[in-house]
Amino acid sequence: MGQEQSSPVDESVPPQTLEDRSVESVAKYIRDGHAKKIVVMVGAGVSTSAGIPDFRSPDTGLYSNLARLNLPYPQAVFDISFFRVNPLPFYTLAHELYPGKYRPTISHSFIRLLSDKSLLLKLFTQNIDCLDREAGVPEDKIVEAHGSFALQRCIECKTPFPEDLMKQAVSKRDVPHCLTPQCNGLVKPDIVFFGEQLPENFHRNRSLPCTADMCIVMGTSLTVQPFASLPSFCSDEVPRVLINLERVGGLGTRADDVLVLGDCDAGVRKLAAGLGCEKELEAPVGGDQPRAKRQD
Ligand code: CNA
Repeated sequence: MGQEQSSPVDESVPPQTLEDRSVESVAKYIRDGHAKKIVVMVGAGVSTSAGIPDFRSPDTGLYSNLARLNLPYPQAVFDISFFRVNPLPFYTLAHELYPGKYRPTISHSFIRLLSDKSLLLKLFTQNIDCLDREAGVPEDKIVEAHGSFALQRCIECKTPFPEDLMKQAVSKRDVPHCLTPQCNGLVKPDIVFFGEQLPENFHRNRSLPCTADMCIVMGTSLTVQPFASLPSFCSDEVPRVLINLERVGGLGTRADDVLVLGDCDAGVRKLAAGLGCEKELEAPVGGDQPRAKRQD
């Protein structure tokens, strides 16, 4: 396993595995059957074109737009100690982010396509929006490293809370409480807050990238640990492709790292074109509903 350096690989150093460090070469490598166990690692950037802001982009990111919630600091909205005292800001945000309001993006469809073609080893996502599930990525292929809105429970006695009541509460911006007699604890979706353990599913799968034959990282600043370390678990000779607005996390330091800097939907469209599956990529998700459009 290679030591990450901070400066990009010297362009005059030839790649070991790929023909060159281009999207076309990555597509050819897949077409030739060399990549059959692809790990995909994503963050908020794959959902921004759906209308869900990321955290850290200046001006448009969630953290720079949380002032209206009167938080002591932006991250407090996902802080378990703060939630115990004041859960309202989180439920205000949950009202905006709750699954069902947004449609999957082209980037989500690309991941589903990899799965349909039996090329997806695992999707590691930091997102809580469930758009990968909605795009049709099978549940057993997804590791929601920071949890999601899919389930919810009492933060005290851990009793699961019914989904229909959760939906009602979120739509009315109410704070739901545990139904267990004598408990009445606060209910929270199974999203990992600061100060909470990552899900067991993450720990069970975190060494899987060691066995991958390709890694695609998209739409993440790779700043949150331990998720941020996942790409470094891939073997040195394994191509790692970064499709992101900016260079992040030491990607670009190995001989077979490929940087596709720009919008991730545009990046996966290029890759799909190289794979000859552009039409499949653009196929509607879940019937004829428009893609990536907010359903108010
Ligand atoms: P982040 O730290 O906000 O970084 C996002 C990254 O994506 C940045 O590097 C951006 O430059 C890049 N980016 C933004 N838009 C695009 C685009 N269209 N194309 C390509 N790149 C783009 O978000 P991370 O996911 O890295 O941080 C981890 C946090 C964010 C997790 O704990 C998540 O729960 C949390 N989050 C999730 C969602 C969601 O579920 N959709 C939304 C906001 C935050």
